[in-house]
Amino acid sequence: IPLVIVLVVLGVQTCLAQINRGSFPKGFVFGTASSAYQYEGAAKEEGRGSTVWDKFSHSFGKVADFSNGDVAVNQYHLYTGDIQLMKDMGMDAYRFSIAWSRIFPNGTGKINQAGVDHYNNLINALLANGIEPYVTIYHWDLPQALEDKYGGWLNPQIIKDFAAYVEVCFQKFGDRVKHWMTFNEPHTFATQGYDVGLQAPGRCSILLRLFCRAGNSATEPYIVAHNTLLSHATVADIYRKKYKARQHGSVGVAFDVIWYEPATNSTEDIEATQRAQDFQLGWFIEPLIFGDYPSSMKSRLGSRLPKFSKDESALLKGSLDFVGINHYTTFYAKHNSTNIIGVLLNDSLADSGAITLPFKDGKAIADRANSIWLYIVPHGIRSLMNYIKQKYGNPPVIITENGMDDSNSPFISIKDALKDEKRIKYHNDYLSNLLASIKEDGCNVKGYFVWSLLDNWEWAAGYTSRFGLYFIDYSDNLKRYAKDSVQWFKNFLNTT
Ligand code: PSG
Repeated sequence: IPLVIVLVVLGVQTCLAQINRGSFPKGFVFGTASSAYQYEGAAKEEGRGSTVWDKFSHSFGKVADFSNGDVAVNQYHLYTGDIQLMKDMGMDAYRFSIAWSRIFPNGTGKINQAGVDHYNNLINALLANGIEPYVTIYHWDLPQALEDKYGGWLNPQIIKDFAAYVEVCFQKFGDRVKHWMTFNEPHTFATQGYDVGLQAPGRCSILLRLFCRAGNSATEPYIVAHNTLLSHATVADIYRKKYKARQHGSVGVAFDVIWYEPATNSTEDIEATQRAQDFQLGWFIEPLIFGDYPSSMKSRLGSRLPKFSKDESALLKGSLDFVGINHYTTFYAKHNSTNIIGVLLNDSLADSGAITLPFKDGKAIADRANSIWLYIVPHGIRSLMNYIKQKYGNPPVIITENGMDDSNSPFISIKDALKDEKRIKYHNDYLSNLLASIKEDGCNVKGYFVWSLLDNWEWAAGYTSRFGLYFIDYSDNLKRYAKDSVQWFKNFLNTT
């Protein structure tokens, strides 16, 4: 075959494979995502109150590199420059969270005007640069005062304090903020914070309470989830009754969802895969869509699962305007026939009767990023979009997070750390699958946010993990450097 023909065929193929903004529906939103405690720093400035994450990160041994978010990447002071970075790339939107303890340092009471001013400035600067704010109201940083006063999310009292805080957000920022996410990953904070104790407030009862001072891993995650769901429904109702007519915004939740594939095609494993999804996404989304928990949860948990009254159920049902999805990875699921771990730990993670793992028969599901849970399985996002479409009536979905991390190695030069072809491939492949779910399968996906704009403070992993499109030099004033993925996104976003 003549070489020219081979080259032409190859050229056409790469042309066909090339995706860009123009491949997506008109109005599809591209952005980057962040959260207050991971980005802001300025932990003791301008009246900010302490949070459960301040306390947790300052407790010995809770964070891999013994770091904390006191300074983080200092976006509290550097936001103007960071907005230019977003603008340079051609991003349409920025997802960030408001720190409750900057608005109410003690969770309730008197408003801290400096905190309100800060978010007004940030929002105005974004809009002045053509970037739309997407605001997370709660990204895990509960004011410590409420934890001390009544146990935070364990106590239904939190619902009215949360509602008071959220109403201030609607009142002060709702003229300009049109997309609200009440919660980031309620499933993660309920399980990590109250079952395994690896995140704030660090409660658990597993392993003879060796690692936690207090907690009950078999009940508290469900109580926390219950109060969180009622908090969402309460403020979504307030928004619809008092603000929506004037502000025309929408209110959703950002759910963390691992896609699960049955480890084998046995009925047992297929059923276990469904239960695993019920206990992850279903636990939170079904009350908000259907007004109650999945039946598999009710039957397996009995009295450990709190119940909704008729009125509560009516309030919950239909309270999501859009479904936010934080999606990174895919695992296998299989039936847990022995439940040895469940008996040993007596915690919520064993309740689904499914074992979820990123490998089977000793073989990994795919190549991995730096985080031990982050396996790169691009087609998982397409399956997940189709699952949501089929099970929940094709609601509007926004991918509120997707991304991968590299390790923070002292042995890699900055120059080499900026060469992130693996990240480029990750986004290219996940976006291609997302596009197929929209174009070929008819899934109702409206936007896509990269986690994350910058390298940042990654919770219990501290600064050991780098999720950014921009590299941060932690030893030189937190200077920002574009990784190669920035140029890739620039090309992607400016081609139509
Ligand atoms: C939690 C669970 C998974 C992925 C991400 C998160 N999972 O099991 O696939 S946490 C989530 C969070 C943000 C983090 C980011 C990266 O919202 O604050 O920095 O993802 O871990």
